[in-house]
Parts: sequence; structure tokens; C-alpha cells
Amino acid sequence: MKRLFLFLLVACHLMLVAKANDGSSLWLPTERNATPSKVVKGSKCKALEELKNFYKGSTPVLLRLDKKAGAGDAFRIAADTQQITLTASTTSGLLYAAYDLLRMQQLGDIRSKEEQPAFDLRLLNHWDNLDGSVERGYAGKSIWKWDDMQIVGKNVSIAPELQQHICDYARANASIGINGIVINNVNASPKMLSDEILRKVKAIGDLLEPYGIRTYLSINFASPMALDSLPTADPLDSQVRLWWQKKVDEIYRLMPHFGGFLVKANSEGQPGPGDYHRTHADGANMLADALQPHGGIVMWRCFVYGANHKGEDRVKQAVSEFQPLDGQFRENVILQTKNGPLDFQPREPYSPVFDQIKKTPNMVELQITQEYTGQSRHLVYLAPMWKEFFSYVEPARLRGIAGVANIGDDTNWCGHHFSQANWYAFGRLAWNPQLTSEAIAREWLQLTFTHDENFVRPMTEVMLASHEACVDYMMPLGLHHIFQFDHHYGPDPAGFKPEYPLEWCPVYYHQADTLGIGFNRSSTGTNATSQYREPYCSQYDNLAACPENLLLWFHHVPWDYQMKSGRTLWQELCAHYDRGVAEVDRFHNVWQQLRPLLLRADHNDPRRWQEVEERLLHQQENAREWRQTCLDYFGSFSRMPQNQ
Ligand code: GCV
Repeated sequence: MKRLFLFLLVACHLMLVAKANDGSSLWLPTERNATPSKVVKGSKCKALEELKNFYKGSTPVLLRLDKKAGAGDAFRIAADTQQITLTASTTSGLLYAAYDLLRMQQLGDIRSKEEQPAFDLRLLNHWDNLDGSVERGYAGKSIWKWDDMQIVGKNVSIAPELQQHICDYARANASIGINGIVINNVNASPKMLSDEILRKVKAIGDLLEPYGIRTYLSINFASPMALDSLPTADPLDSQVRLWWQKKVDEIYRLMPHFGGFLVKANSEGQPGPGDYHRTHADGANMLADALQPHGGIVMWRCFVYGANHKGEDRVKQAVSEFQPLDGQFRENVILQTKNGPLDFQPREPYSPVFDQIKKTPNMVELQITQEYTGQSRHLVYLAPMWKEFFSYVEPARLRGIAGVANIGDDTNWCGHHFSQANWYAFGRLAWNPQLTSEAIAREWLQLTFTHDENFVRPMTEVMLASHEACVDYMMPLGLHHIFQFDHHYGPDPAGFKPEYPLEWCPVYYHQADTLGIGFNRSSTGTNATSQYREPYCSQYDNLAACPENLLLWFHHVPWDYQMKSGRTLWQELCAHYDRGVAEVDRFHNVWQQLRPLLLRADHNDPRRWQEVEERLLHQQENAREWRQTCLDYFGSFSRMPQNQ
């Protein structure tokens, strides 16, 4: 009897632990119906399958394909007590409707609605390499296990666990509206276009396609030379053009739904048309011509510096390079530009490329992986930063949106449980940039952790405050790029390496001296302000009118300059660093108080709470390191005390 009791106790415990959450299920519904729901009807498609598996209601659901319903991915949900009807003109529209219904079910609020995505292109960019590493990846190795895919005759055999993992990944993306992925790093290996890898890419693409996800590739501009020993990669050379045409034809024979190429050219050592004194337009157009008959596109990155405009202020170089080419690109070329003019800093002004490129379609590149925002060790919710960008650049002016993925083979996909929120928020904003950061945070917390308001309310507040806190303890008032070299984690305001280009060195960016601090980009300095449209051009140019959160981005400001608060610049700087540190302390306190609540939600499994706790402890330490290093260093110029 005693043994039976013990056995039952252990069995119950195991069941509870098995139900507990290790983060692998993300925000998705996990409990499948024991038998497929009988009340869901419609023609066979992925949406039907998902609803049969996960729709729990008793109100019948009907999926209707109707050519007259909104274009593309748009859908309608009509819900009353008798019936829920999902209508779309495409199976992908139905799929988004199905995930919307499941989300409403999870949130306990099923309503009628009409939805249409803001952007046609909603893409993840993976910076994954063929050797399994991920550039700027903080969540383990790449999820693409190239070695677990074997070429068998004409087919590729993928290990069943890998297949399942890729489908889980596709499902997570589709559930938030992402409809395309660039599989590999923009620092691309030419081998991506080899026969073997292309066949494996096709095998991945076949798993993604039922989820409405199109596959794209980053390409290396010198591939014709590296793969087939052509003597040149000159985009105006007829052999090179023929090579690309044949390669593209080969890709489309394998993958009729292939999306196109993403290209980093003549940037940070990558080859490009500039190697042959050709322009970016020459390079992009050559690829566009090869892709055009198949309906493919070229996403050509504007992240270019240090080539043709050496010595010019780095944040001006993209406009200098691309603005004169505006109007010269083929119709299937889109210029892809990072949200800010430098490089994914915790805060940047928007990139003036979005003002100056008027005839060529633009898309924005956001960074979901937290290269410069604490990597997967800091809790930093990025939706407020992305919303800030959209307050300057109208979504309607953009053809698409790309997010550099933060996904790896870690159990919880993203390294930090709260980094999942950034993947989620990216997808939700790519679908609808009008959603508020708060609504997305609340929704994500409820889907991922618990519906308990005593958890959701305080953690929503923490998430919303976390980006500004990060700016404060890292680089307040418009400071930028004072990270440690190469890995970009932690502070190094004194950073200078004579062997590195100056524009990789922190001292170039803060320009601190005994008079003051900040980069003079006004008309008396590099005149970067002139690249902005009005009213921002005048606003940024004028020290008194410049928003204080961008002050040191645009101006070199005296240490005793009087800020709006009445404090001197130095005092204000100290106050921001203090505030950043105090905020992280507060986040940690909130998390500690939520322990019992989360443990209850996680069936007494402390794993998620503990994993976040460890990271918050580290974040506190790192925030302090930022404050101390920066204030000690800048104080050596201001010669003012830190506790004034
Ligand atoms: C993929 C920054 C990053 C690089 C990245 C580059 C880019 O410089 O540090 O890792 O390379 O941006 O976006 O191309």
C-alpha cells in the first residue's frame, strides 16, 4: 500500500513536471485535442489542421475561401453564438485567421474582426552560418542542422526530430504573421549556392511552405568566382550575368516558390560591384534581371560604409552612396536599411535613407537579436524602440520589414525567456505597426506565462520600462557605440585600436574632451543633420531644439550646459546612469515578488523563474559596470564629482 502510494506520488509529480513550461512551446497553444475537433469544417489546408488540433470551443467553425475577400493575406472572422466563419481569398489568409482565432481563444475573447497586414513582406533574417554558428546569436547554435540532412539519390532525408523542430519554428512564425525567411547570414558563404546546399534549402523550404513561409537566400556577390572559377564577378560581364541567370533558373526549378536574394555588398569586407568600379545599382539590377522572370526580388542592403566615402561621418555614408542612385534600380529591387543610420544602437535617430530614397521601394531592417541591447542576458523589450522608429517613418512608405532573428537551438529558442517577446513583438508589429507596445506585451505575457493579472500587470510595466532603462545605463542622451570591441557586450568608452578603422572605435563616437562630450553633426560639424527632412533637419541642427535623448548624437555639448531639468549636462548624465541602475534593481524586486505566483502557474517547477532570476542578477551587475566605467572615464574629462 505504502509502495503504491509512493508510486502514485512520483507519477503525479512527473506528470506535473512534464506539464511545466521550459519555454519551448513559446506563446503557442500546446494541448492538442485528443481527437480532431469535429466542429471545424472547410477544405483541406494547414488552417483546418491547426484548428482541428487546437480549437477547443463547441461553436462550429467554418473556413471559407472566397476570391472576393480582401487581397493576399487579409482575412475576416465573423463570430456569433451559432457559428464562427473565417474567410480569406488565399490559404495563407485562412491560416492567419486560424491563428488569430486560436490566440483569441487563449486570451478568452473571441470577436468578429477584419485584418489586413501592413506589409506584404514580413521577413526574418537569419544570420546563420553553414558551420552551425550564428553571427550575433545568443541562443545556442543554428537551428538548421545541415549535417542532419542527408542527400539520398535525388532526395534529402531529414531526421524526424529536425523535421518536427523546423515545423514548430514555422508554426511559431506563421502564428504571428511572418511570411518569409532569409535562411543564412548576410556575410554569406558562396557555398550556399552549391548544389548540395540548395537541395537542403529546398527540403527546409518544403517544410515551411505549408505555413505560408517563403524561403530567401543571402548571396555572396563573388559566388561565380568561388563556385565556378569565373575570372570576375563584374555585374556587366556577360559570362557573369549568364552564370547568375542559370543559377537562378536552377533554384526556381528546385523551388518554384523561392522568394529572392538578400545582398550585403561592399560592406565590411564583403565583395560587391564596387570591386569592378560598378555601382550598387549595376549589381542589384544584374540579380534583379535574373530573378524577374520568376517573380523573385532583390533586397539590397544600404548598410555600407568605409568604401567610397572613407573619412566621411559614418552615419552619412548610406545616403551619400545610395541617394544618387535613386531611380536607377529595377522594379524588383528593394533597398533594405537598418532603422538607424549607425548600427542597431539602443537609441538612434531614424535613418535619413528613408527621407532621401524616394523612387526606390524601401524596407526596414530591425534587429531582434540583442547585439547591442544586452544580448540574451538582459531583459529588454524592444517594441517601444521599434514604435519610436514608426513615429518618424510612416509604415505606408515601406514595402516590407525584416527582423534579424534571435533564434537558436536553445530549449527556449531565444536564450532569455523574455527575448521571446521580441520575436513575438516583431511579428505582431510587422502585421500591424499600430498595435501598442503595451497591448503586445500583455498579450504575450498571458499567452506565455499566465493570465493572472497580478503577474501580467507588473510584468507589462517592467517590459515597457526596460528599453529606456537599458538606454539609461548604457548610453543615455544620445551617446552611442561605446561598447567593447567585437563582441559588443559591456562598456569600453576608452576604446581605441590604431589597427582598426576609426569608425569602429568608441572614442570616435563620444568625442569627450575637457570642454564637453558628443559628436557635432550639426551644420557647424559634419552636417549630418542636413540629410533629414524638415522639421527634423532644423530641430536636430539646433542645440536648444534638439531632443535631449539625441543631444550627444548631434552635438558636442559643454559639461556645464544647462539641461531642461535645470541640471548641468554632467549632472544629467550621472542622473541617467543612476536611473538606469535603479530601474534594473526595481525589475529584479518585482520578479522576486512574483516567484510564488509563477511557480503556481508552472506547476511548482522553478525553472523559468530561476532562469530569468539568474539573468536579472547579472543584468544588475552589468548595469552597475556600465555606470561605473562610463562615469569614471567621462569624469576624467569633466573633472566634476559624480554625486553632485
Ligand atoms: C552580419 C554589424 C554587426 C555585424 C553584422 C553587420 C551587418 O556590424 O556587428 O555582425 O554582420 O552589422 O549588419 O552586416
